[in-house]
Amino acid sequence: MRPARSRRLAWIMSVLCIMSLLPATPAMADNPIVQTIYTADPAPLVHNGRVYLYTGHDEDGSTYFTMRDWRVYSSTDMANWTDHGSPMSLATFAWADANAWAGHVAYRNGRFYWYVPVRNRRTGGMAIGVAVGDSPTGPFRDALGRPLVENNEIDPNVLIDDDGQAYLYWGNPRLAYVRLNNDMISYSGGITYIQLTGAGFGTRNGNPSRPTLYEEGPWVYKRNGLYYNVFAAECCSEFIAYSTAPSATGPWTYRGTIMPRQGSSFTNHAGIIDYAGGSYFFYHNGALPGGGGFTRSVAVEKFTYNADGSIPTINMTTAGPPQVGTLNPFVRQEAETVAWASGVETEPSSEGGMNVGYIENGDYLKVKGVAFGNGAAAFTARVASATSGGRIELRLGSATGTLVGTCAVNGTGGWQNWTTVTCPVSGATGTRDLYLRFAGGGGYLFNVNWWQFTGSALPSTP
Ligand SMILES: [Ca+2]
Ligand SMILES: [Ca+2]
Repeated sequence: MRPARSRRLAWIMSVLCIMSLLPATPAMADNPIVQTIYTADPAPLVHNGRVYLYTGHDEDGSTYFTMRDWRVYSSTDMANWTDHGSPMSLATFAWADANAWAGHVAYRNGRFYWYVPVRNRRTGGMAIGVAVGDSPTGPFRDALGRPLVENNEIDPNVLIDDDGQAYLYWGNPRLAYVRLNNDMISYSGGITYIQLTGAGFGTRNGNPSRPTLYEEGPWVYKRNGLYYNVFAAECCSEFIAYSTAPSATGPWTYRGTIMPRQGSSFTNHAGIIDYAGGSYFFYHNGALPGGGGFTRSVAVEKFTYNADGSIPTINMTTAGPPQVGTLNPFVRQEAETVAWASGVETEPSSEGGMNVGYIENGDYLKVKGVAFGNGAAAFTARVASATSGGRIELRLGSATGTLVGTCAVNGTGGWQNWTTVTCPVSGATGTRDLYLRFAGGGGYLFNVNWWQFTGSALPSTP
């Protein structure tokens, strides 16, 4: 038996699968980034040539910000994202009892520091905790066993300035910072509250307790000598705006809107990186089926700074950014590395990392921009099945596209009893979107941990 869990999202994704067959749905949609769960509050980090995306996790069917763990995804091409599961949850912080909300990860001296707001079970108020890990995908452990800082406000964000001084910013409704020490888990001096003025953060009308547009979610960074503070503005619903300054401590000048109110979530939350020569804006909306203000999804757009360093208006799309390069099918690829997943879920694998599971007839995975080159001769997959299995159809271009191979999967005696299956492949050449379409009888068919193609045995013709 599979462990009991909510089938709601799987049902939703089945509906989405049906919807995807309708001509009105864009065929190339890669936003939102994650389709297997609801995600929120993106915090991207570039490390060693890879983009790590840290998110929150809206529980299925939430009617509040019901969030219990955080998630990690990564990509090298901004189109296919690997699911690294949940290396941190409320249980990481013994002093926290609820509200695993918007965090931020900073890297320093070989370690990853994950700053998060959680509810302090002792005070009942929101506090900022910090966890530390030796890898970008964890595991993470509570660095202090108590809050780092606590003023019943949220949304931590860290900037490490060029002189080595690190700042922790956070706040809703105020905007605060402390100067972190080199250990990144303590600070010197007290909390400084940035004066919120119309010149600095835009003027909000009709709300005397919040006189500026600043609402929450500061994303502070430095680029080409200019300091940026990108924030969620004027709830509700929120838009994304920004201010700039000549130093990490201001003075800030309001620079206007980046992302207008869009996307059927009454909050938004920004994260910005430069990667592989491009600039990327992460945000969230309610784009998945069943999505809304408490069932959000993280998405990303590529953009180009204006010559003066200002940020253009960025609109939400379903296409997402163009792929950076291609995906190599002749090395091991995780099944949980996808541009789009339909009908499936992910779970921790007994072999490490994650696997794709809850696979039923008609479910599929889209892997974008797979460079087959002169051709593939065979396909190998790591699979497990507690039932009688099914088959993996390898299709190009769409889930109903050209069939280039079919791999049979038999029962293995358990959902984590792994074996390797191989089948011949014909007609897979060039760079194509690969669809792993799953087929078989009723119920759950099998799990997939990873896959790999082998190249054609035939030498290319000169
Ligand atoms: Ca399914
Ligand atoms: Ca895997």
